[in-house]
Amino acid sequence: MEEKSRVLVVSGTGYIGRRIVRASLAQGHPTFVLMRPEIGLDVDKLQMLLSFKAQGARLLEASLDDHAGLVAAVKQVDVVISAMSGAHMRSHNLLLQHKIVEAIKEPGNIKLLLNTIFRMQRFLPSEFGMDPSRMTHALEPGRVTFDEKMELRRAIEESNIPHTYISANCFAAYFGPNLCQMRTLLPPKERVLVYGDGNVKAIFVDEDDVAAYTIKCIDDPRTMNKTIYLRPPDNILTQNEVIEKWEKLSGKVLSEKIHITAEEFLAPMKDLDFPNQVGVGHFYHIFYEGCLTNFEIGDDGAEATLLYPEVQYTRLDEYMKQYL
Ligand code: GFR
Repeated sequence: MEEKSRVLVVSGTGYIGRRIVRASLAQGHPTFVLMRPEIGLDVDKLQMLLSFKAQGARLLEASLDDHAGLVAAVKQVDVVISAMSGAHMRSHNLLLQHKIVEAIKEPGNIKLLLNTIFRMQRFLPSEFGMDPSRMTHALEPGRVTFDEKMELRRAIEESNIPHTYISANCFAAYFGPNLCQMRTLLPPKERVLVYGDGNVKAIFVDEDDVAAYTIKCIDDPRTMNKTIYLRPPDNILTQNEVIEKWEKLSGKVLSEKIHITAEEFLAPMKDLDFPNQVGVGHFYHIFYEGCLTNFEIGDDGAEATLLYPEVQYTRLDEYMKQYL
């Protein structure tokens, strides 16, 4: 049997990164996780890394600022997956990924000089949300997320680095159980804000499924240099449908459904802190503009559930049961 590709995960202790490490191990890939000295005294991250090692992953020590260390790590694998968090978590964190691009480019030179067999065959940068190439019109300050992702795409493509971009739409935990409300992750008990008429289609994906589809893509020629959109059919839902699902599950009808216009939703933005200004912009594009579902996938893309029908993805109502 052909050896499974060797995978290096950067930010493997993060919200989606930890799931990608687990999916890589579960799908039988020799899995490497970057252990960065920057974790310092974050004992939870360290213990998560040690648990990955106990499950068979190998920890590779290097800071993103240590070019030689990063080159040495990249040379050991076939695929590099970055799962770094976006602007709303820390400003300009995504730009650290340019150091990964520099490291991936470097061994190419070594190969010319020493004819080294260089393994790196694909880079998956940290995308996992809206397709940034379709967000050139995005509102400030949330547009920073998309501008930084596009800057990295340009660096990748200018360096002819083989790649796959994963557009995973809405992580279920941030948008589903809270019935698409901001500033909470829990279901409302009485009152729910409905965006416009509540009939704009969004797409909700269980984070473990995001990871499973991501790992399915890495060796597939059909995903080479393409954007892969995750559009699980049963999870393409309007906010009204999400609310209905919750009311059916909980057996309770929410007493107050308050419809707010786009203008009313955007008005308070200037008074909010940065992460919530970013969030308001993203929520606006998703639930008023319908940016996740208002386009057809082109020839430079493919849809994950059609590529991998064997993946039994989690339906949103199943996902919401844990919140009852
Ligand atoms: C759906 O695609 C994206 C979603 C994307 O490309 C980039 C960012 C997002 C999310 C973020 C999740 O990390 O949009 C908003 C943000 C999460 C967030 C949720 C921010 C502020 C909030 O008040 C919030 O309430 C649940």
